[in-house]
Amino acid sequence: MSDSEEDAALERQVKISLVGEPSTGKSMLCTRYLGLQWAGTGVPTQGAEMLLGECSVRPTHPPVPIKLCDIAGNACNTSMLINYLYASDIIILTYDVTNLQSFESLRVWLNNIKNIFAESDAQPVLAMFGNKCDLEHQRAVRLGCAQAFAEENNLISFTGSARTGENVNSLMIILVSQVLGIPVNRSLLNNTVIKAELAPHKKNYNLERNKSIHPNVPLQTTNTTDKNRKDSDNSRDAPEKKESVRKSNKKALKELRKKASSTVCSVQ
Ligand SMILES: Nc1nc2c(ncn2[C@@H]2O[C@H](COP(=O)(O)OP(=O)(O)O)[C@@H](O)[C@H]2O)c(=O)[nH]1
Ligand SMILES: [Mg+2]
Repeated sequence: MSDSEEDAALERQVKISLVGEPSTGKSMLCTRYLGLQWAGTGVPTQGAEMLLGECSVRPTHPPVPIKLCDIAGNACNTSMLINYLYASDIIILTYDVTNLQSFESLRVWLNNIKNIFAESDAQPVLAMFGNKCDLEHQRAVRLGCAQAFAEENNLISFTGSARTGENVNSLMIILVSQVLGIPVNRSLLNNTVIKAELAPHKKNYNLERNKSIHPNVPLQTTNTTDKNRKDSDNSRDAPEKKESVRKSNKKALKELRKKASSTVCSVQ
């Protein structure tokens, strides 16, 4: 990809939707990524919440604007799901590694997503995030099962923790790069992957903003069903180009897996 092609790719906005069962940590993942204060009210998300932010995929280029669509866990079988997912470039299927049912339900989510996008020209990048890896001792979803499911369904698979921030930035950087059709900048992954730390045992745990981990400045938040789609045709690149980017990004994921010893990232 030439510099001008890459510059053009970096101009667009990327919509990232998060789905999965209630309490898997979708809202905390968004909050963590954007460096917002975690309110932790215990109130489940209603409908879908849209959050605007940025993703730095190139150190020398302004960050890519992103829209995070935090979809309520109970929206899976509702008629609103199609509206919430509309124009998604990336869909992250989130499960809780300590809750087997949250993983098993991903099959239903995935079926619904596939039905929604069956007729669509632009297909979203599908990924899976096994959250709450800081609770490794309570793991209920075997890594092998998660990997097999990812392979079977062609999902980019990550594990990490919204609480500690483990793999949260890498998740976004890798997926946004994939959508834009540009190779992952590995130096950014090196800077942003942090090791899991045990969270302090507090009932209302507040996430402290840590600028070294969260360089992503939130712009604004709104509640909406996304009806104002921005045209985003960059995702329809030539197959050879996509393949070479896919290979390069797969390599980046492998390196990331080696570094983050307590996590697993795989890509098909
Ligand atoms: N230990 C741990 N708890 C988490 C993590 N992510 C979210 N939680 C907790 O899980 C609960 C549900 O999180 P929330 O983001 O509201 O889930 P959502 O319903 O999927 O949006 C909250 O009590 C969070 O504090 C994580 O990575 N580790
Ligand atoms: Mg929520």
